[in-house]
Order: sequence, then C-alpha cells, then structure tokens
Amino acid sequence: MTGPLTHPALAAADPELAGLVTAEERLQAETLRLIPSENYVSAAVLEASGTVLQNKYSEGYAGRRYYEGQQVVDRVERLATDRAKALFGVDHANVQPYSGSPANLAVYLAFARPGDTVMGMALPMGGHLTHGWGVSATGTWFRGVQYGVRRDTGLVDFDEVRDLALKERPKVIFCGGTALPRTIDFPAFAEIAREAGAVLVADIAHIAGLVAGGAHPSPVPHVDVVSTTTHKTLRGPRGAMLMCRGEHAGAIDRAVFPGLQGGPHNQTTAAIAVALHEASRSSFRDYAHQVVANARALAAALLDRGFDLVSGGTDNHLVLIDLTGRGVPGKAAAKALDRAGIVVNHNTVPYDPRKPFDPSGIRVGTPSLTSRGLGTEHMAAVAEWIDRGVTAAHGGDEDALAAIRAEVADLMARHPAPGIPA
Ligand code: DSN
Repeated sequence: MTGPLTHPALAAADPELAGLVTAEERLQAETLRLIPSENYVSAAVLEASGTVLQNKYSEGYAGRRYYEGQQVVDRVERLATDRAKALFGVDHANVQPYSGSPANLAVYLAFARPGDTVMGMALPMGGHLTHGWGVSATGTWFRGVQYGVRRDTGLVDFDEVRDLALKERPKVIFCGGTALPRTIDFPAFAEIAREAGAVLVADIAHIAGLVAGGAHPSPVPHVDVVSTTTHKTLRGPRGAMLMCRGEHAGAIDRAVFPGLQGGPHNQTTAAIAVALHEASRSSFRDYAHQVVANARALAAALLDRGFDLVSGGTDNHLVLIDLTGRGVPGKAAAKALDRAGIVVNHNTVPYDPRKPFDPSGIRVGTPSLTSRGLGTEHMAAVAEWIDRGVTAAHGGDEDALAAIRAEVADLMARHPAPGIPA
C-alpha cells in the first residue's frame, strides 16, 4: 500500500477513503488509458489543487470582490488569466467556469434569450450535449438546430452548415465537439457565422493543448468566443475557461458571475495557472506534436489491421473506430478492453443505427499515453492489443483478455505516470 505513505493525513483520518485513492492510483498506473478526454496532470498541478486556496470565498473578480481577504486570491486569479491570455493570444480570459458545460451555458446566457435559435454539431455526429442537443438544457431552453458530417467522408459538410445557418439565423453557432478526428476549419465557420450574423463559439475542450502547443490551428483570429475545459489535452485540473474578444469581455464575465455561478474554486484556479505555465514551455509543444504523431501512427496501425475508422484516420489526438464490421457492439468491446487493462469509451459513430447507450463505435486517443512517454514505436502494439481485445470480446475469450492485461501492465510499469507515486 502506498496510500498511508503518500497521503499520511488522509490515511490517518479516513483510511477507507485513503485506500480508495490508492486503488485509483494503481488503476491509473497499471492500465493503458485511451479515453481521449483524459490525461495525467503533473504533481505540481495536483499539489496546487490541494492547497488552502480551498478555504476562500471570492465571489466577483480580482479587485471587485464581495468578500474581503482577497490579497492573495486576486493575485492567483490574475496570474491564471494573464497566462491564459498570453498562451492563447486572446484579449480576455475568464478562468472561473466550474467545467465545460457551465462554461457553455454562460455563453448562451451572454448572447441568447430562452427560445432563441442556436446551432451546433449533433451529438451523435461528434458534437456535445451543450451544443443545443435536445436532452440538454441548451436544446430545451433554446431551439437547437444541428449540423453533421457527410456520410461518405465523415467530414463536416460546410454547404449544409451554411444553408442551415442562413435559413435558421441562429444567435450562436458552436463549432468543435467530442468525437471529431479531423482539423476544425475555423475560417470556414467564421465566414458562415458572419453571413448569418451569429456569434461564433469555438469549443476547443478536446484540442486546447494541441492549440496551445501549435499542433492544431488556433481559433483565436476567427471566432468571437473560445470555450475550453482545462483537463483534457491541456493537462490541467478539472475546470474550464472562456476566452473572447475584448468587446465581449463584459458579457462573458457577467454571465459566469453573477449570471450562473457563485464563488470560484480558487484551488482550481491555482492549478489552472500552473498548467498554463507548464503549457507555455517548449517541452509542451513537443508533447502536443507527439500526441498527434502517436494518434496518426495508431490510426495507421488500426487501418493495417482492417479496422474501419470514421473519416479514414485522424489529424489530432483521437480516433473513432466503427466496429460494425467486427460484429461487436461498442459497449461490449469497451467492457472487454477494460478487462484487458485498456480503458476506452463506447461512442456513437455518424449515422449510427444503434442507440447512444450501446452504439457501434469506440473512441480512443493518445493524450494520456503520450504523457507517460509512449511514442510512435509503441502504437503497433497498442493496435494489436485493441485488435486482440475486440476479437476476444467477440469470442468471449477471458483468457485472451487476461493475457493482454499482463502485457499492458508490463509496458506501463516501464513508463511511470506523472503525478502518481511509483
Ligand atoms: N465528456 C467529455 C468527453 O469525454 O469528450 C466531453 O465533455
């Protein structure tokens, strides 16, 4: 047990919970984590998120608070916002949104009124719940209209996007999503938003680290607002940021507080500041490019093994695998891979005939394994494990899954995870 040694106060006060933390550390250390929205934060980010900043209320913004005692918190928040502005080259940054969904809700609050039309990519096509999908508040309180990708190419159909935008005249258009393996064409969206008179929002939650590291084009010159979580490729704590042109700063800030939220989570703000500092280093640029190189190598190795990939490959950190031809539903494959020590999530594929809770695909990505130092030379093995795991899922071969798990654990043991005690 490393728990009592690495978390002594927690182990003394609550051994049961300390044991669970230790178990999660072991799980994250021993498995191959391929969920593209996850990562390993550094020990420094972990430390910052567990500080006495936890103890402070700070409703308002630096220099304009509703509570006293902000001598230090104001400096922490200014540090985070200044670093975000410098890293992404934006006029204004708000680091207070609790996570991605509240951040996107704040955007609607800033630019739309209930009943207004809003537009985004349909969830089953690779969008996000908060881009106006029906079961989300954003598709209930607003009139969500949705675009998708072409059936033949798996790519965004900009003729469809333009026709829809000009017909529906949405107040807000979201671009970006959660299962998009290809480069987002921000200039094309910007031209359409301009024609339609809509506010354009780039949700770069998945690719923020790639943008920061120069491995994906930046939306900043093209869009009105950038929304992002901080815990995916950006490798920060669970949190979010909204960044925008100066003209929108007041509307965005008012929407986050007092529009939607109360006191910011200052410990998270501190950890975001650390992550942004880390992301400004040249080593992070290397990391971002390696994430993409690894994903491309993984996609090529999967194609070699006959897998069907949405859009035929990847430009970024993720690969969307359609398992229809393998005769295994996405959920059964994901659960079997989990037993093999390979953590993925089941995912819809465009035009999926199956239901979202048991869809046809799985989504895999390279941010976490790249944080552990795996390179393109390892991707053939990763593809082989996925192939063997899917075959074992089809045949119900638990011995084969156990054999993969041992091989995965062996590789992982040679690549320690950042932030996790050995
Ligand atoms: N849940 C996130 C993802 O996994 O992509 C999106 O919010």
